[in-house]
Order: sequence, then structure tokens, then C-alpha cells
Amino acid sequence: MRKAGITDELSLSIDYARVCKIINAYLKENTFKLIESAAENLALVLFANFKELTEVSITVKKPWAPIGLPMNHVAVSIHRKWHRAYIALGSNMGDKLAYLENAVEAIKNDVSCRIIRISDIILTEPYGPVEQDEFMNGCIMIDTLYTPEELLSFLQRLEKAANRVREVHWGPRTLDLDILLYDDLVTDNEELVIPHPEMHKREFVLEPLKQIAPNVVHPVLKQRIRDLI
Ligand code: PH2
Ligand code: MG
Ligand code: MG
Repeated sequence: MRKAGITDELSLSIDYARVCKIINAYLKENTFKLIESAAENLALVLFANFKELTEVSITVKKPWAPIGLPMNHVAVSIHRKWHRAYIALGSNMGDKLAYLENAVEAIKNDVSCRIIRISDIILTEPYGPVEQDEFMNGCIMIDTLYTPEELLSFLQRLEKAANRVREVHWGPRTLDLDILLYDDLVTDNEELVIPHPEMHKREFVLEPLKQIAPNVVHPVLKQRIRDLI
């Protein structure tokens, strides 16, 4: 709201009357058992209606909750925001380009993701010990409301939908979607290592990533993508 505050321009702010009308209409049209789900769904609705909204805090209060003790209300408060993530795309089986394009389309159509930039798709020699067909690789920059774990399972669903079978480790695949970076997050979770532990060694990742994010800093190596290359 800083720009609005400095300029006194309503158009640079978020109109609270519109916020109230959207919340009012949404809660009249929808029913929830839990105030938690009311809060989560309201966050999605507000992000969908206000493209310039980057983060939101929502408190849902329930007056006279049936507790049997004197209580004005119970409440839940959540804070939700868009997270910047980078995803590597790869395919070396079947109609490679179609697999990559379908994945990008599916990510674009998900309410919890926004595609900000897409790199060129490049042809690359297979890297690693397995003899296999050449790859098509690319990278996308997205904003997402998903947690890293939710983003991973969303991407794994897309891989499954592309008939991905996990046979040979590092082997041929119809579709590979790897989380490279998620904000400045550094995880040690065995299931999901962020930053991607191999990204800095792979030209087929760094080359397309440099195209869309040359100045982004790798949070472990503390180097820009352009310098990692
Ligand atoms: N992925 C691998 C193994 N080797 N080589 C290229 N060129 N591109 C890939 O995406 C790739 C690879 C395992 O993830
Ligand atoms: Mg991979
Ligand atoms: Mg993978």
C-alpha cells in the first residue's frame, strides 16, 4: 500500500469496499464446516480478484461458538502469500515438446500458480551415466500459493498424468518437473531438497534459468545464476 499512501491514489490501493462485497457474496454463496476452510477459500478468492495483492492476513471469527462456556468468539488467523519458485522442465520420450507445453498449460490453469516467465526450450545431450535419447529442457518462473510439499505433489501429479513411470533412476522420461528454487528456502528434507542439489552442475538447467533469472542468487552457494554458469 506504500505507493497509494505516498500518492493518495485510490487506484494504487485495494478498494476495501470491493473487498467487503467480495467476501460478503462469497460467504453467502458457500458453506463451510470449519472456519479454517472459510479462511483458506477466502484467501484464494481474494488473490483471484486482486491481481496486485501479494499477501493477505485473514481472521475468521465465529461468535457464540457452541462451547458451553462464556466466550465472545473463537477465531482462526492465517497469513498467505505468493512465493516465487523456479521449475526445471525436461522430456526425452515421445512428443517431448507436447509434454512440456501441456505441463506449462496445466500449471497456468491452476488457481494456486501463476507463470511469470518461460525460457526457450533447448535440445540437450543426456547428462549422466544412462545412454538415452536427447532431452528437451527449459525453465519457468512461477508465483505459487502452494507450500514446497504441496508444489511437489502437484508437479508429481502432472508427471503421472503424462504417463511417467519411474523405472531407471536418471533414465528416460516423458516429463520431469523439478523444483529448483523456492523463495530463499534451504531445506534438508530427504523427500524434497531445495535448492535442487544438482542444479549448479547442470548446463541444461543453468542455461534456460539464466535466460529468465540471470541475477537470482543461489541461497546456498551465494552466487548469481549468470556466474554459476
Ligand atoms: N535429466 C536427468 C538426467 N540427465 N540430461 C539432460 N540433458 N536433461 C535432463 O533433464 C536430464 C539429463 C535426470 O533428471
Ligand atoms: Mg530431473
Ligand atoms: Mg525429477
